Amino acid sequence: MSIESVSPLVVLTGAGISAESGVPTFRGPEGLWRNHRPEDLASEQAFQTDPRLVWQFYAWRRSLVAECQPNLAHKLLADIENRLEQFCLITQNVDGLHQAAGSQRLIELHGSLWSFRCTSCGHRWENRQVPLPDDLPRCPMCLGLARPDVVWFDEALDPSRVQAAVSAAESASTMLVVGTSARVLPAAQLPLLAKRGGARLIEINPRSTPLSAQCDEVLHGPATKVLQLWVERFEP
Ligand code: BV8
Ligand code: ZN
Repeated sequence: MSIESVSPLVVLTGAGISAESGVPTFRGPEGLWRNHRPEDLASEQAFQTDPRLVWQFYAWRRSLVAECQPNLAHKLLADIENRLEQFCLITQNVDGLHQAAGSQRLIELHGSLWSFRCTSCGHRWENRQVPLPDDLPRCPMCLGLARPDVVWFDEALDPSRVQAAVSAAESASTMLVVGTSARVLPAAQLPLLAKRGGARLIEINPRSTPLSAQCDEVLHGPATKVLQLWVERFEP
């Protein structure tokens, strides 16, 4: 079978695809930091209350992710992208491992650990410094307080990214949903939009999720192993 048979292919990934690279998932047992749950720190409220603590949390995640490499699953998605005209990778992850694996047609729905944004003038810039110095990062344009350029809970997602993700999902013939607990909205609605548009839904996850019942195929197992088997269905 030709891989063109699944085109346009859209892939939605979550923290699970980076698990085998050593990046803790959000809701797995290893997801805690100094006994804080990420949900308690990934918020505007937490940042207002204690920007230093929130920056320590993000600095810790950056240092951890900087030691991690893209795994086979990230690389297979980058390969598939090169074989298809119509392909889009939508990720909820902020770790940057898809880009590191070579993915280009990528939508980072929730932003990136490697991008900062000024809370005063809105200026955005990339920062790859690891470790981050202790003092609070400042804007190079206005010296305003910088924040991680990620989407916190109860914050709106970037409308242009949402629009791009929605149109990709609606025109998909196949959507792979890899390594997400399918709990966070609005990302978790994308597979349902794809299905409504006639797409075949395939879930890759060691465990069932609230999305599993809606999927045409549920492939239980780690992303590296299952994606490799899925790609082998197609002629090279
Ligand atoms: C918004 C960036 C509105 C930050 C993140 C009540 C009910 C329903 C919804 C809500 C509610 N109350 C509030 C909401 C909305 C809320 C939401 O969905 N909350 C959930 C938790 C209930 N959503 C929001 O707040 C969003 N904004 O709605 O704004 C609005 C509109 C206009 C104006 C103002 C406001 C913003 C959501 C974005 C939050 N930011 N991250 C940061 O990272 O620091 S979300 C965070 O969760 C990460 O991005 C993560 O990617 C994402 C989703 O989690 P998963 O990726 O699925 O990871 P998880 O750990 O959950 O699961 C891992 C999976 O991998 C598991 O299934 C596991 O089995 C699997 N796995 C493990 N190992 C492997 C594997 N799979 C494959 N291979 C393996 N080896
Ligand atoms: Zn500024």
